[in-house]
Amino acid sequence: MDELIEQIRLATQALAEFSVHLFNPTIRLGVTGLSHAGKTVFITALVHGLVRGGRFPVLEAMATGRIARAYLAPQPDDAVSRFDYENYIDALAAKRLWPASTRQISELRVVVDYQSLNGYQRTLTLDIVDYPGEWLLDLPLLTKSYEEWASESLRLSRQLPRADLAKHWHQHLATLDPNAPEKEQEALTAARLFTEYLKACRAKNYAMSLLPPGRFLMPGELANTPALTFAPLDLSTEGPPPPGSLWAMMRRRYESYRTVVVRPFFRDHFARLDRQIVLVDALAAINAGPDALLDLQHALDQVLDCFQMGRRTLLSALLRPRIDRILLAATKADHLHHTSHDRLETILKRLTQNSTAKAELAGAQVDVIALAAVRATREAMVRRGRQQLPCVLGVPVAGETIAGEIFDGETEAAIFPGDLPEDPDELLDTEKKSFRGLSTMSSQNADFRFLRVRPPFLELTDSGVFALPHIRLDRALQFLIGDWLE
Ligand SMILES: Nc1nc2c(ncn2[C@@H]2O[C@H](COP(=O)(O)OP(=O)(O)OP(=O)(O)O)[C@@H](O)[C@H]2O)c(=O)[nH]1
Ligand SMILES: [Mg+2]
Repeated sequence: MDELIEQIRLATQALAEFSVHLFNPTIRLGVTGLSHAGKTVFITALVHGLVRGGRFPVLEAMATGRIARAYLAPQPDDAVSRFDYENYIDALAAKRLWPASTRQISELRVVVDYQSLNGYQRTLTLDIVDYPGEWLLDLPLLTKSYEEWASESLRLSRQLPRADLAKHWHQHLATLDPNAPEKEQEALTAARLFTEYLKACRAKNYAMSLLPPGRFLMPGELANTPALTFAPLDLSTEGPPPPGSLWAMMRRRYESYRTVVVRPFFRDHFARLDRQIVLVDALAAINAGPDALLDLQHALDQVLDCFQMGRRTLLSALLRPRIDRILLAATKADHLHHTSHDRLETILKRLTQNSTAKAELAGAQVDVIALAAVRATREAMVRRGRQQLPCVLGVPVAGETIAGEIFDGETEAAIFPGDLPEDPDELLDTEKKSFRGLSTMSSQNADFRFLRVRPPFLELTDSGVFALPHIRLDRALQFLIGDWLE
C-alpha cells in the first residue's frame, strides 16, 4: 500500500513538473563554434540585450513590450563555472577590449518573465553554455577509431599548406616503428611535435580549422597527462597492434582521451541541448585563402554531421533527438559594408549545404544568417580615383597592418575589405584557387583584408545603460527563442 502511495506521489510530482515545464519551460541553448568564431562575444551581447533591454525590433516579444523583465539567476550545474558576464561586458564597454580566448566551460542562466500572446504571465528559463571552440573538434572523434583518426590526420598533413608546417613532426614520425616496444620518450616527442604542427596550422595566415584533438590546442586541466600524450602513427599493417608496442600505447591513450574527455563533454553538454546556434567565422578563412576556406567547410561538415539528430550514427545513444531548430550564423558581419551581408550569408549557405540538407531531412528547421553580435564599425563610401568604394570605419586593434601601415590601436581607419563575389562557388573552386589569401601572399597582394577592430565607443540609452550596437542579433534571437515567448 505504502509503495502504491509512493508511486502515485512520484507520478503526480512528475506530472506537476511536466506541466510547469510546459508553461514555464527551461531551454538549453547551445552556442557552438570553432575557436574565435565569436561565441563569448555573442553570449555577452545576447545576455546584455535581454537583461538590459537592447534595441531588438525583430524580437517580437520585446518589440511589443510583452517582456516584463529578464534577469540572471543561479545556474543549474554546481560543478560548472559561471559565465563571467559582468567582466566581459565591463571590458567591452569601459575598456573597449574583447574577451580573451575561452579556456574552460562556463554557464549562465537567464530568466525571462513575459506575457504570453493570450495574456498569461509566463517564465522562460534560458541556460547558455560557453566553452573553448577547439573542443568542438573532438565531436567527430566519437565515431573514429585510433587507426582511422591517425590515417586521416596523416593524409591531411601531407597536403599543402599543411605539409610545410608538418616537416618537423614528419621527420620524427619517420623514425618511429609502430610495432616496436613502447617508449614514453617517443610518445612525448611525437605529441609535442604534433601539437606544434597543429598550432602552426591555426596561425592567422593559415587559419586551418580541422585540427583535432581539441585539447592539444586548449588542454584545460589535462596538460601533460598521458591522455594527451599520443599522436598519429604511420601504420602500414592492419591491426590489432602487438601487445606492448608503441602502436598499442598510442591507441590506448587515444581511447582514454575519448573516455575521459570527449564522451563526458558530449554527455553533459551537447546531449542536453534544445536549440543550437552554430557560429562561423568565414571571414578569417577568406583572409587566409582558398585552402583555409575548404578546410573550414570540411570541419563544419564533420561537426554538423554529428548533430544530424544522431539517428543513424553512433551518437544516437548520446544525443537526444530533440534539437528542432539550428541557426547557422556567419559572425563579424560588421567587417563588411551592408551591401555585402547577403553575400556572406550565401557563402555560409554554400559552405554548409550538405549538412543543412541532412539536418532538414531529420526534421530540424534550419536558417542561415550573417550577423554581428557587437557592431564595431560604421560605414562610409570612400573615393579612390574615380571609384566610390563601400568601406567600413573602425579602430584596428594594435599590431594589425594594412599596406605596410601598422596600427596603434587608437587610430580609426577606413577599410575596404574587398568585394565578396555574388557566386560563392568562385571562392570554393578547388581547381582554380581563384583568390589570393595570406597563406600565399603578402597582405598588400591578398584579395581580401578583414582587420580585427576594437569594440565600439558605446552610447548610453535614455535609461542610462550601454546599448550594444549589433547587426541582426535580434533576428537570430527571434528564430532561436521567439516561439517560446508566444
Ligand atoms: N567586429 C567584430 N568582431 C567580433 C565580433 N564577435 C567576435 N569578434 C572578434 O572575434 C574574436 C573572438 O571572439 P570570441 O567571442 O572570443 O570567440 P570565441 O568563439 O568565444 O573563441 P574561443 O573562446 O577561442 O573559442 C574577438 O576577440 C573579436 O576580435 C563582432 O560581433 N564584431
Ligand atoms: Mg570564447
